[in-house]
Amino acid sequence: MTGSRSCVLVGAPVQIGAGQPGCLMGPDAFRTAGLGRALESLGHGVEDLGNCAPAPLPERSHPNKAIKNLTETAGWVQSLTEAAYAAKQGGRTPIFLGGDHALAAGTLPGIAKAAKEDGRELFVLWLDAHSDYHDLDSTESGNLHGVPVAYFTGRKGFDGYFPELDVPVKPENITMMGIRSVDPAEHRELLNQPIEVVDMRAIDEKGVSALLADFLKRVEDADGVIHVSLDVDFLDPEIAPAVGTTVPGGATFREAHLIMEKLCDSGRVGSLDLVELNPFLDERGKTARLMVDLTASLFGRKVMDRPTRSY
Ligand code: NNH
Ligand code: MN
Ligand code: MN
Ligand code: MN
Repeated sequence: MTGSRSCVLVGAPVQIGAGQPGCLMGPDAFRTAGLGRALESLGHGVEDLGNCAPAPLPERSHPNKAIKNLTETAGWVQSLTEAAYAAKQGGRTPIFLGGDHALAAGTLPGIAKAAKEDGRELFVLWLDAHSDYHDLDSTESGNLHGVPVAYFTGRKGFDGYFPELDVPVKPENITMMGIRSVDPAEHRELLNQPIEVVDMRAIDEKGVSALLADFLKRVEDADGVIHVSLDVDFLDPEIAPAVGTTVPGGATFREAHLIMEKLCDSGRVGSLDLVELNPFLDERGKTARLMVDLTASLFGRKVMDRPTRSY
């Protein structure tokens, strides 16, 4: 049993970053699927802060005409940066209920600021089919859930469009896992960056356990704290259909649970995004329930609550 936590649920019903509507309903689907009850049953305190809203900002536009909903997305980034920073105070564990992945452009800068004040090195485990590494010039879909990693690592080109970034996340502290859809412009930029990209081929060949152990070793050597950003499309669409951007060949039920179990054992997870759940596309709540079960594993649910002797 890991120690008991003070969990704070922060609803972030962002859907304008995704290509189709529905993520607006995500926070309530997580609540309905029993996220709070699951955490309480593990002995954690749970406070639900309700849902955030985007800050009202002056209208802005970008020369890239493909971009959709720039002003409102920037408003979400501003309000969620503040909400994440506030939720992290007092040693609490914020869990952000998305909402599409544009929300990570707000949560990570807030978490990074809090970690810096606490003197802790922040690491990010980005579990996703996609690298979300476009900048505002390179996105062709114009869906801004494709840009958060570029923004929160401080890449150029966001000035005057997104809020000024206070504390960037270090690219060398980011590991992406489950990656199987990278656009050409993202690929070019990722090759010049120390971000670790664990694609599905690496998972097939080496297994999630060894790959995650490498990441956790770096975190431990730095006495760091981990933010996990879990995109539904990290999972295989057979087990997690409720997402607008399914990509075949995703993580299995057991791979995903094993990652959560090992992260739990590390004792170093400080915050979590649950993103891209589109309940309109779900099958009788099965994706929402799987995301809740994965969160429960991350925060201490085990089959046998002791080491297995014959390991
Ligand atoms: N790279 C694509 C784009 O920019 C897809 C991004 N979609 C996601 N990311 N779901 O996780 O449009
Ligand atoms: Mn994503
Ligand atoms: Mn994705
Ligand atoms: Mn794209």
